[in-house]
Amino acid sequence: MSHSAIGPKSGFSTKAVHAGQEPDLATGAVMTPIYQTSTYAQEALGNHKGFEYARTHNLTRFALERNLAALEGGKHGFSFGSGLAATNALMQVLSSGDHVVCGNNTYGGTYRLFEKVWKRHGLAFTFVDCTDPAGVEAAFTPRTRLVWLETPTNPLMQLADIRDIVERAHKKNIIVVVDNTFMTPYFQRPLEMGADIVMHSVTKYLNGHSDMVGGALVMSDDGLAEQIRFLQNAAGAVPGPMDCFLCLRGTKTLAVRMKQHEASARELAAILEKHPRVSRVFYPGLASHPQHELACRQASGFGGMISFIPGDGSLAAGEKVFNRFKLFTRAESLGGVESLVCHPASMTHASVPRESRLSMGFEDGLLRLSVGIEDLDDLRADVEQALQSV
Ligand code: P1T
Repeated sequence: MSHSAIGPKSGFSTKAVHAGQEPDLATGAVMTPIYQTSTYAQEALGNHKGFEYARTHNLTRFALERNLAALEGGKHGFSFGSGLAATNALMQVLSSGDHVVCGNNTYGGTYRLFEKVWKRHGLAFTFVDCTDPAGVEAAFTPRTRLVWLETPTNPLMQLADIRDIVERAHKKNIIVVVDNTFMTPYFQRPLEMGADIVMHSVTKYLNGHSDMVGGALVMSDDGLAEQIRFLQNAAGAVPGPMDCFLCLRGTKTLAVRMKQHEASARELAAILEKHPRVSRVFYPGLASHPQHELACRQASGFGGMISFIPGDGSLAAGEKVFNRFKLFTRAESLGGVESLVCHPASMTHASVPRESRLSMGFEDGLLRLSVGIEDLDDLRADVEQALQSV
């Protein structure tokens, strides 16, 4: 298999398995080697093979970056030591005085990075309800440089209309970034809808096995790519080669995993919705989701993440159900083959003020499920028995 057999017209799974990778030139190794080295020997002064130092050049990382770019339909991919490191590198493109419009429900760590770090360095942020494109536009100021969308949002599963917001932002030369962690390029490809940059926590579905932490940015614009290439090297938040290898191994099975995550999530969401001990379910695949029609229009599936409110929504009700799960592991993170249950208010979103959470319907007892690929009967039984506690 050589690079030339894989192109933009290849199918998603074919790209996932092969794009960016070819048998090792030295040995023919089919799997991309882990180039576990920090530096490269030089023949003589100024005479080297194009590889000088591993912060700048690493072939395992390059293979992952080409693979992720191909999956998102972008020209350039860059990987980082975590999702937040990728977001942080992107913020470094901006200058003091610039303004960012961001969804009011994003991963808590993204909110914390913006609010507690970048604000101190002179960036201004307006947090808005991104389900309303006109409201996003109304927040634009003459200094707005970037719109940050997470869709669906973590953990409320709200959607932003990517095409509509891109159209409004591009009229004012504002960059649109989409955190595509929950959907993955298997279900949603923001660059094809006009977004400028896709961001990922590759820790999640792209790796898929909960055994590394990483991040990525993908884009097609050469000018933006040059800035990110410079910052990736100049600020240095690169991932190690072993982690790149693990993620590359993960993306090969992305399509088959996502199909299974989604098939089981759809079943569980339907069960939760009918359950007398559940007061609300957040899953874009349910016809009752307020943006179900948009979900069908801009993505080819609904993913494997479900949030729900057990009982009366109180912390006590959430805690009881959370503590009763047996097969779902109580843990932060998501997107691995194993099912996880999370209590966002005290775990992933602890840095979001309570009033701001409550104003969005993000109640104290809300629980979030990352539906894994175990047998559905076992997952169903675990959800049923955990709910007996309220
Ligand atoms: O954890 P890290 O790889 O740095 O990625 C941060 C991040 C960015 N965007 C989204 C949508 C995310 O969900 C995350 C990380 N989220 C969790 C750890 C979590 O349990 O929600």
